[in-house]
This record gives sequence, C-alpha cells and structure tokens, in this order.
Amino acid sequence: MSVDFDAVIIGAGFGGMYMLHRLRQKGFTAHVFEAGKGVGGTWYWNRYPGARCDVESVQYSYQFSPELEQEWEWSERYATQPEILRYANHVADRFDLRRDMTFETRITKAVFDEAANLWRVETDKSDKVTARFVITAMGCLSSPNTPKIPGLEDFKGPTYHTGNWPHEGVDFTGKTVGVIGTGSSAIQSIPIMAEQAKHLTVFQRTANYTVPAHNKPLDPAYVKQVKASYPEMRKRAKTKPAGIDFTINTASAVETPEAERNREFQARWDYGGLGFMASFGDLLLNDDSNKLAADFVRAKVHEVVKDPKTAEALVPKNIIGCKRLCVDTGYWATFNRPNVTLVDISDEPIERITATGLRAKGQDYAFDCLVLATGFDAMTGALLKVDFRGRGGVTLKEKWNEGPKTYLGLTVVGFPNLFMITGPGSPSVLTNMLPSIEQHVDFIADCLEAVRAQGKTVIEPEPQAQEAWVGHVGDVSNITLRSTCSSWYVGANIPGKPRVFMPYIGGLPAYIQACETVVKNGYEGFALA
Ligand code: N01
Repeated sequence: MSVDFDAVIIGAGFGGMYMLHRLRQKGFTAHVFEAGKGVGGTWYWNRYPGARCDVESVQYSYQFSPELEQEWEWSERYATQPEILRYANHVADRFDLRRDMTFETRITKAVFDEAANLWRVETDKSDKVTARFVITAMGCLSSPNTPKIPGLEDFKGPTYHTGNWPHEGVDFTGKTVGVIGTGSSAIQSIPIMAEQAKHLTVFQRTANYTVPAHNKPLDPAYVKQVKASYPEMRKRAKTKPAGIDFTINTASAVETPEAERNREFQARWDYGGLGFMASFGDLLLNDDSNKLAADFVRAKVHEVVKDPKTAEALVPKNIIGCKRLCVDTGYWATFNRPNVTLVDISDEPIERITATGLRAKGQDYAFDCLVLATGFDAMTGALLKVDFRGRGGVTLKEKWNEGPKTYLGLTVVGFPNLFMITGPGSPSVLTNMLPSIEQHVDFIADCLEAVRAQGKTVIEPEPQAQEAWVGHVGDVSNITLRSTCSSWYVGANIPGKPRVFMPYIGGLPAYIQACETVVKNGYEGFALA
C-alpha cells in the first residue's frame, strides 16, 4: 500500500525544521504539521515581556550549516525572543522549508496500522494522512500548566499565561497586576511588567535561585572571533555535560579554601549566567558543597533587597540547581520599587481566585490583570495530548502510566516507527537544546536511511534494551541532588503526575557515545522487520 509521506513531523520549532531539512536531503518525503501560525516553537508561543534565552546566542544556534553560522548576526549576548523568532523565520526561508509545512493544524491522533506498517495520522482540521514514520518535535516545555486554583474562571479581568502570550503584546500601563509564580518566565518578565504597571503583586510559592545575566550588546570583534572558530567552539561544547562551551572547574567546593572558593563564586557571579553551577565539580553531588554555593547566592539577596522581610522571603531555601537555575536582569532589585509587593504563599496555597483578584492567607488582593507564570507540563505533556496508539491499540498514555519509558529518549517499545526529538530519557532540557536537537535529528535521519538501505519498513526498540536504558537513566539521576526536589524535572508541578526524573542526567558526551555505540553495533537494541 502506498503512503502519503515517508515521515510526518509534528511541530515546526527548531527540531521540526531541521528534521524536515535533513529528511529532504536524504530523499525522503516529509511533511510538518504545526499548531501555530508560524515556525519557532517555544519562541513562537513564549512572547511574554523580557523573554530571552539563558544560553548565549552564539551557542544557542544551529551548527549544521556553516554558511548559516557565518551569515547570521546575533546582536546581544543573550538573544531576545523576537530575535530568536526572526532567526527561526530566516532558517525557514533560507532552506525553503514552508512548502512542506501546514500551519494552524494540530495533530490529534496517530494510530499504527500493524497490517500495513504505517501510521494513520489525524488532525483537528479533519485531515487524514498516512506516514511510514512519525517524528515528534513538540518541545519539552510546550504544554502550558494552568493550575486548578478554585475560582479561576470567576476573575473578571484578563488572564495571561507566560507560555501562551498574546501576539499583539500586553500594555500594563496604569494597571494593577497579580503574578502567580516565580520561575524563569516570571523572573524574566517581572522587572519589565513592574516598569509599566501601576502596581504589581507577586505571589511566590517557592523562592528561586537566580544569577545575573549581565546581558550586553555583542562586541563585533568577539563575534568575528567566534565566527572564525565556530567548529572548535562547537566541538568543545560537545565535551561538556550541558553541551555549552563554558569552563568547568572540577575541584570540590568543600575541599577548596574559603578565600579561593569565594573568589571563584564571585568571578562566576560577575561573569553571569548558567556557568555559575560549574564553579565547582561537586555542587550537584555533595550537600555541603551545594550549601556553600547556595549561601553565596542567598547573601546576594540581602545585598540587593532593602526591606529585610521581603529579602528573607526572597531567599531560596532549597538546593541550588535542583530546580532549574534562573538567569535574570534586575529581578531582586525590582522588589525595592514602591509599586511592587511580594506575597509569600509558601506555607498556604492560594485560597481562591475571585472576581477582582485573589484570596490568600485570609486576605483579599485586588488587581486588573492576572499573569500565570505557572510553567508547563514538561517533557510528556505535549506528547500525551496526541492520542498515540501503538501495537494492539495500546495508547502512549497507558504505556506511560507510571512515567515515561523510552529507549535512548528516542523511541518506545510497542510504538514502531515513532521517534521523539528530545524525548524523556534524553539529555534535552539539561543541555543546550540546539545541539541536542541536531544530534537527535541526525540520529533519526541516519536511522531511517539505514532502515531503507536494508529494504525494511519497520524499526522498533526491543523491551530489554528499553528496560536497560530506563534503568540507567534512573541510576544516574540518583547520583545527583537534582532528583531530590519538587521540580518539573520530576513532574512534581503537575498533580497526579508520576514522580520520575525524566531527562537523562549522564551528560551530553556520555549520551552521544551511547548513541554512537548503538549505531556502530548495527542499531543495537532495535528490531527491524
Ligand atoms: O515555569 P516553572 P517557568 N500556586 O515551572 C509556580 C524554561 N524557561 O515557565 O516552584 C502558586 O519554572 C511555581 O511554584 P513552585 C526553563 O527551563 C527558560 O517559569 O512549584 N504557584 C513556580 O514558581 C524553566 O525552568 C527560559 O512552588 C504556583 C512557577 O509557578 C522552564 O522553562 C525562560 C502554582 C512555575 O515555574 C519553566 O519555567 C523561561 C500554584 N498553584 C522558561 N503552580 C530561558 O531563559 C505553579 N506555581 C531560556
């Protein structure tokens, strides 16, 4: 039986765009379905004020095309959302990707037809297409989480979610605003919303660690130097656990003399960004080392925030780096403004949303607009919104009842010819997403080519290979402090979600090596038919 496409790709973010390009290069027919009106994925939806990437722009970019690397000019150390979206659109134009994309169309169902060895795919626009392979490129943080706070529908004013921000923007001038959440999205947007709003009230359940970005325009001489040595920089980055080229100090924090240790923390603090967590090699392995880094950051809150009670509430109490570290511009200083109030709700949940605001700890707060900076149903949320049915009609939801199980974070037993770009069980969110995406896309494209070359039509992981990988993902996660706290990495932000540390924390180099070994051994752990 003939199929409409060799591959259907779900999502036109950085994963879906490059996947289409690679499959075309290898002579496969592929089509992308995208719910949004344009390309860009996370950068298409997350348009809240202040949204920018926390990985430096010269590193948060594709490396598959040296020409693209040379022609594109990043303007700031950390690119803003509009600039990244321009880049995504430039890539789509440059590689003529749009002619194989359908926008404003969401894939709702995909059923594996075991007799014909193909996927039957359905969309919310009533399209029905068949494809030999389905490749998900839906992003890890793309299914916004709206918490079920009682009365949410009663609020009379507008409610905005940072992960699904109005495209026309929001002008808060003269408005009173309530913000729920203090994660990365909130920490980036609060300083900017505070500049506009008449009054901003921030409801904080967990105080978060944040490191200054020290963002700045890029010096043309630096850009020239980067462009002259891009291959070396990319190569170095692939030897680092997070896939980001920054210097890692492997020394132990506890074993380093105090003065030297503080010099290192301060130097990292002054440089800014996520490299702070690479100050020492054991910050996520040793409680005492972690506490030293945490105390260094905690002291900074008191240096910045004038009101001692507000400062104490803003001091993070948990393990640094356990939840994702935030990178900010003027976040704590925002709480010195007379038009900003912090409400600590760590000891009692919000009682209810009311018509005019919300009620917390027995007190009513009134505001004109409500901002939910409440994050995402991470890693599995978007995947489980699609009704995937594999062998025997089993759904992915049933299969992942106790948490996601994958082989290499790429494939699932019982779901032949289904590949996930940066799926659970891969380094994904613990790394610079762009190189991780490219590595997955290259793996999938090569794999499809190998299947074709052998005259086969079906590839699927073997149960024992998946079991071994899931076991390994769990084992390495238990070594670090990261698996110990209530974060979206373990699904703790979604009531009822199984608590499993979802990404692979063994680091990008170990992961690349694991994938390369699988390929070298003739797609070890996969069955072809
Ligand atoms: O979401 P979050 P985010 N009542 O889940 C609070 C990436 N990202 O959108 O911590 C009250 O981190 C919740 O409280 P708690 C990045 O990987 C990257 O900010 O659960 N509060 C928390 O404070 C990041 O980690 C960039 O106690 C409630 C907040 O809402 C990830 O996306 C920028 C609540 C959610 O924080 C997610 O970040 C932005 C409730 N019922 C995002 N429910 C870059 O820089 C939730 N909260 C690239």
